[in-house]
Amino acid sequence: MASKYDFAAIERKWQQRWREADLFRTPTEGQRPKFYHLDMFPYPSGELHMGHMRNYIIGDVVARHQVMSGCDVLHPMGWDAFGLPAENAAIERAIHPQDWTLACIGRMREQFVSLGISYDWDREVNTCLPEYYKWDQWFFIQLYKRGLAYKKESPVNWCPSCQTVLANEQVVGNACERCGTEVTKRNLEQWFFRITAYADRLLQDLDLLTGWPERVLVMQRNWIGRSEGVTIFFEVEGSGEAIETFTTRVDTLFGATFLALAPEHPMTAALVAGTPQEQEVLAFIERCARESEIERTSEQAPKEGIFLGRYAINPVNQERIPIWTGNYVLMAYGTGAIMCVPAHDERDFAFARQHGIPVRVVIQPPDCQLDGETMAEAYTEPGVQVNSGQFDGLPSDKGAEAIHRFLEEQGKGRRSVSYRLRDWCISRQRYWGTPIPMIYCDQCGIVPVPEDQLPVLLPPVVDFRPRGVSPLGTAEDFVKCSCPQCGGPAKRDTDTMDTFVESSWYFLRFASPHTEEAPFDRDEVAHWLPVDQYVGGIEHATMHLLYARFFVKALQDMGMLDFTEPFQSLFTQGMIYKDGAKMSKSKGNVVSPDEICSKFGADTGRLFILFAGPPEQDTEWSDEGVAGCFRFLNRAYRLVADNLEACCSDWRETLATAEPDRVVSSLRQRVHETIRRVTDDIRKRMHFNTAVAAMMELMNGMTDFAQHMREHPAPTQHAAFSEAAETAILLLSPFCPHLADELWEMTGHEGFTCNQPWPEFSPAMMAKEEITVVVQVDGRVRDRLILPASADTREIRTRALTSPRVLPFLGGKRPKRVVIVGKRLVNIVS
Ligand code: ANZ
Ligand code: ZN
Repeated sequence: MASKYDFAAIERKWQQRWREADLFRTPTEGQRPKFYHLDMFPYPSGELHMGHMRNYIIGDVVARHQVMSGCDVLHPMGWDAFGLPAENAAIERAIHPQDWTLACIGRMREQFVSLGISYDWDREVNTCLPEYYKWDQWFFIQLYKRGLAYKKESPVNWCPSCQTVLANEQVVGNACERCGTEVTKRNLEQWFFRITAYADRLLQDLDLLTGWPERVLVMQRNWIGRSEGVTIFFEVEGSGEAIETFTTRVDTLFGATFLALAPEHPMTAALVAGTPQEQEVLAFIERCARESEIERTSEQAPKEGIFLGRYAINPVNQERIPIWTGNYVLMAYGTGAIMCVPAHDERDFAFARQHGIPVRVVIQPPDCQLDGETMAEAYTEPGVQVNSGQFDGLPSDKGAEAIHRFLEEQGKGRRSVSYRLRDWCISRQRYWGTPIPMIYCDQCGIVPVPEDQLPVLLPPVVDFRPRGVSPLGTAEDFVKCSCPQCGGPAKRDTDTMDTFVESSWYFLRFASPHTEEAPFDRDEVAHWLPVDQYVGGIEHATMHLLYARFFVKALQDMGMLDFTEPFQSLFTQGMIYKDGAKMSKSKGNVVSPDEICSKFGADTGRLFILFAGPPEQDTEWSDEGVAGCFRFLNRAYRLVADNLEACCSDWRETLATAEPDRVVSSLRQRVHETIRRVTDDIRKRMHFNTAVAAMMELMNGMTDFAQHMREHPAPTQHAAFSEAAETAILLLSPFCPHLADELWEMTGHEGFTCNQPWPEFSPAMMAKEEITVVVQVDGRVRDRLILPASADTREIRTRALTSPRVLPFLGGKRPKRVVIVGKRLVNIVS
């Protein structure tokens, strides 16, 4: 046996043994409780980076811990292999995206293996293979049959550089999320998934997601953006027609001094047809259509518009109100037309001042008198109704109710709900994606490809550079086909699907990845789903996590699933920074997982990532931190190697009958406290950093004990040390599995640590007495720690510095000073 911690040899050896034993194969007997742990699968970019590493190591700890805790664990991995990144990378290197993608996958799979991550590779899923995307197409057709997939011409976000349509979610501050180019608008025939049909359920069921971070719930809520209001009908003077407007402030109806139609609103052009303004208005419509919604609605954007020369009648008082068109009115929200109340809405106010429209106050604040002529900004808070006829004097909430009732009675309004959420545009004019399984026939119109003819294979087109039309259009053999209905000549759809379609159901495929006759085996899905724990990046808070929820609900309605929510618990890990900045190639501050593995070993890398800070927070990379973790593992190795005789002694019987002395009791207490802390930290909080701290403290205690044991050798001493070592090795197993298995073998055990039961603490063994330690940061109390009376200053210090209540006040920096007063108070100077 080596006397030194030879991590390279150890990691090679155990990775091979695990492979030979097929250790990570998912158990299928189903006798133990199931646990489905899922990490968000990566784009096969070719390199695992630190963000991946954190994600997947966190996942591995949870999965391994669950195995040891007695669960049948499903812990799969796959590849989100279609999409722009692969296509762009392939274009840059002038190779086929498929070759590029498969090569990347090969490299990344090796990286996963060398990190010791416990994936069941037999269940690997690769979305760019026909056996997978066939089912994208099948789902598409099912959605189509139920009216949940439809085609319409619509203005879409267009990136002139990527030459493709972008989903709203892929537009960040009016720029393309990928390349930063300014996004423009284009009218195209596009396929949409009717996610809006599920808006209410997507919103309501958020309440079921008790295991989700609050901020993700908030982001989803805002994204869906449900608004309750009233639709009011304004008759157009001299025509039988009415304009429908959506408002959340019906209480302000008497203050409406103009109406505004979205430029794209069908009535805009209609109202000016044949009038002198017509040309000007048409030009305005054109111009607005080219601008994005974000530009048009931004607060700074000039409020442009044109008076259409017509009037509408206010249903509460028959007042004539001028009708305008305004750039800040969006066609896609509410009804595409609004009543404008400059005194109480900021955008209406800006518009009115710019165009000389009167401002009429109808809601008076409690503390002052507003004057429409002089006010400098809109008053948007509640107040008391004024200038509102019979409703004067009512508080505005009561006023809203009364005016709403009045409108209902007159048949001029009804309660209505609007959502920010839009239908999901899934057509992409790019090559590397799932072909849309639709056929266009002059006789029969749109005809789905018959299900027994799926998959529609992605043709190996040679020239897939983007040029604004789908590259598939250049593959004549692909485009030309015969109509499945009439047999006549027909054409295929040449667009491909948004890659978010693939990731909307991959978690179902993992339950039965080899099923050929269906997208998934229902029994297997019923057994494994929902996912018990999902781990991934916060960047997926809206798109992926909303789409996947939508898919599950739609499939539930098709009778294919019997659950409503795919992910029971969600954990979003923070980012890892270096030198205060996000790691990126351009900044040259990238640390690659490979580099750490070859210098210090995977176990050190894993330990550092887990120890570096609370996993949901952003953390700074630290070379010293890595070196510290490496030293810790070296010391752990030597502590066992130097005390092998003790470690190999069978402690259970000895300790059951022995009369322990004080030193032995105190070590045993510490062992059991450590079990409790590590278990709680993993299970309840996912605070791996404090779990690692607890293990480090245990090792310190064992080091002192070993010294004592050498001076007073006795069977009880050996037994106590052996218990501590065995426990420590098992606790270490999910974190540093290679070293744990090596030490396990060195101490005379057989098999693998991850097949051992997770250590249980005995409450009887724990310190009876507890102390309360107050933690102050810069003189203010931030936490009260409950610690065992046996805690020493080192332990008190680490617990204080790693407390989740204290950490936010340290700003990620090392504190200037830490003073421990007795065992009562920790004073931190930040
Ligand atoms: C009159 C009014 C008076 C309004 C007032 C606000 C304040 P949320 O809460 O986001 O749903 N609105 C409605 N449809 C619109 C569209 N297509 N484009 C631009 N603006 C639109 O906002 C609802 C409010 O946004 C509506 O209530 C409407 O202006 C405006 F003192 O109506 B309000
Ligand atoms: Zn036909």
